[in-house]
Amino acid sequence: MRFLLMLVMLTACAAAPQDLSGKMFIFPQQTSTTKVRLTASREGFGAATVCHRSFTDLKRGHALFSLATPSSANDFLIFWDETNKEMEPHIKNTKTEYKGLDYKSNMWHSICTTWDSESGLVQLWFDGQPSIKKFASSGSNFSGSTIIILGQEQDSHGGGFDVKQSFIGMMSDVHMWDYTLSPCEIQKYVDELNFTPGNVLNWSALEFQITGRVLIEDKQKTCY
Ligand SMILES: [Ca+2]
Repeated sequence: MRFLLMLVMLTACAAAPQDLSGKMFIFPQQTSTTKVRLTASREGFGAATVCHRSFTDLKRGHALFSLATPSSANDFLIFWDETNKEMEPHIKNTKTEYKGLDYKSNMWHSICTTWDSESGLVQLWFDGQPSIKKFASSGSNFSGSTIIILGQEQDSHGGGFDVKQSFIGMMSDVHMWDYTLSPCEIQKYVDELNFTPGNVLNWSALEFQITGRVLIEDKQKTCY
């Protein structure tokens, strides 16, 4: 009974949302298992914005954000393709390609991606610069249970990881909304001003589960 109670308490602790404001996840080594699974607070929507900041020195392809549903492993995936030097938002298994970005190593980049099922259009905001809109997929919402993972790229619902697509580096300020953010809201996110936090994923009230060696540290920028 006592053991059971402890188990229940441990589970409750793991599920409690945490305020990660001013903090970052550190992915310090290359494995095919290390990951952070994020819990979405709603499912089945037909539009999305995902914003995050990342810092890496990887010189190979890597996943920055991987959302899978039972019917599509790349339902919302942000992938850097090193061979073709392009950022690739995948929506419902359809890839769009953005070339000519200054995706430098060893510095923070903020990336926001918007999509809505009505128009089917994707737009990438790279360090605050809007891309052109490209067509990905229209007419259907995300459906079924979503599994959102940082650190690995899902080839199946919750699995199918490839060590050569894993993320090593730092990740912060991950938010997801079930609508497309206005340019003004995106600019506020990029400039780290007050913005409306994500209603699907909120970095300041984040439910997540870490597997393997992922550390949480302050994302300190200046000395006082
Ligand atoms: Ca893969």
